[in-house]
Amino acid sequence: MASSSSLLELPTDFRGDHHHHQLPSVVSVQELAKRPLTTIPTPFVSFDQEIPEETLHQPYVEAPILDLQLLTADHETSSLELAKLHSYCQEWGIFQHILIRRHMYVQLVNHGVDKSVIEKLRHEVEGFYKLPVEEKLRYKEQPGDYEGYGGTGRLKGRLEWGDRFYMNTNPIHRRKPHLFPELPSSFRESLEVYLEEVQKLAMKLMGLMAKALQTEAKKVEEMMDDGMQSVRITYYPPCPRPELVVGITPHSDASGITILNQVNGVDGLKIVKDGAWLPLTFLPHALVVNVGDILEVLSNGLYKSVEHSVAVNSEKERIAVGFFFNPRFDAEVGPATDIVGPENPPKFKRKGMEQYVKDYFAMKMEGRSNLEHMKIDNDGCRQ
Ligand SMILES: O=C(O)CCC(=O)C(=O)O
Repeated sequence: MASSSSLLELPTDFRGDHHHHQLPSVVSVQELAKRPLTTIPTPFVSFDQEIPEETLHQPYVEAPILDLQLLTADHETSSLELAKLHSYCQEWGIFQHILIRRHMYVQLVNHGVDKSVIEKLRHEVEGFYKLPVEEKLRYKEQPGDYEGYGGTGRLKGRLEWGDRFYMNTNPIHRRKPHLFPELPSSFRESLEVYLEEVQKLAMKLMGLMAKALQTEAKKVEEMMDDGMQSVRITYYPPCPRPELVVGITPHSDASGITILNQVNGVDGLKIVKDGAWLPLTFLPHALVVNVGDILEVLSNGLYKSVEHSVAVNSEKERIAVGFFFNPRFDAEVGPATDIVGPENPPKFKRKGMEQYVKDYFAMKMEGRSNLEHMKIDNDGCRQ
């Protein structure tokens, strides 16, 4: 039987010391975790302790809930719910909305994100991760690329306890031919249906957020129309020493908004709220929405792009699908021009979306560093 280290591809100069940023790439954490591990391989061990250990034992708090049926109800009710949306985006940067009652969705997305769409996706994603590793490696992330299966190449310090599959899914002509089009057909079809539904949902939410921000919704919708869409499907295997590893490095999403689907209902997401880590729990079948960096920039800092991370556990695997909703590549990322003015001077730079994406992927994923680079005061750069 191969040793656990054979599942790591060590660069020739890897010294196993945590200050050394040349990390091995992992072939599959899922395969590694199937072994009876007596110790956690060094590259996974988090020495930084950026998430204090005591938060591992903190009780999970229910994420705020937003009722989308109320948001689209009569004027008085929807105004109240819109005020809630506005305050969640400022104070939490995250909320969940429920899709337990199907009719709620019909109102939201015309032909409805059906529970069966979510269930089918779960079935397919679970099926994908059950495939032999050789099958999954057909989609392996290539050196210098950030799309594909595997890959923790953009990190410093240590590896994450999870396998992931990241893909750009829109515009369609930007889909990598060896990824989405080559997925097993039932997986591809169910993902396509799911993406169509969450895309509509995200557009609806973005319009409501624009309304709450008192910026022209039409302009925001135009900016997001046929925009960059991507998806990350992550499998976090159980870990015998969960306190030593992180499922995903603390980061904020570069997106406009992210819609997260905790596919198999296992909790693990933690967010930074009021300067402290807070583990969150979600209702079954809820979709979780979080504010990304682009929305924080668009709102000129009023909405908070939430820093988050994932804790793994020793018993259950966790599977999550993150959907990233972004502007079109020819749009400009920057504070909404009708929000800023002498009373509210711009806090962020403006950048074409194409450049924004390029710059983001050239960086190491870490905390809110992407947003820091967009800040005007950070390097004295003014528009
Ligand atoms: O697994 C999760 O819940 C979050 C994943 C995440 O943060 C990401 O894919 O960017």
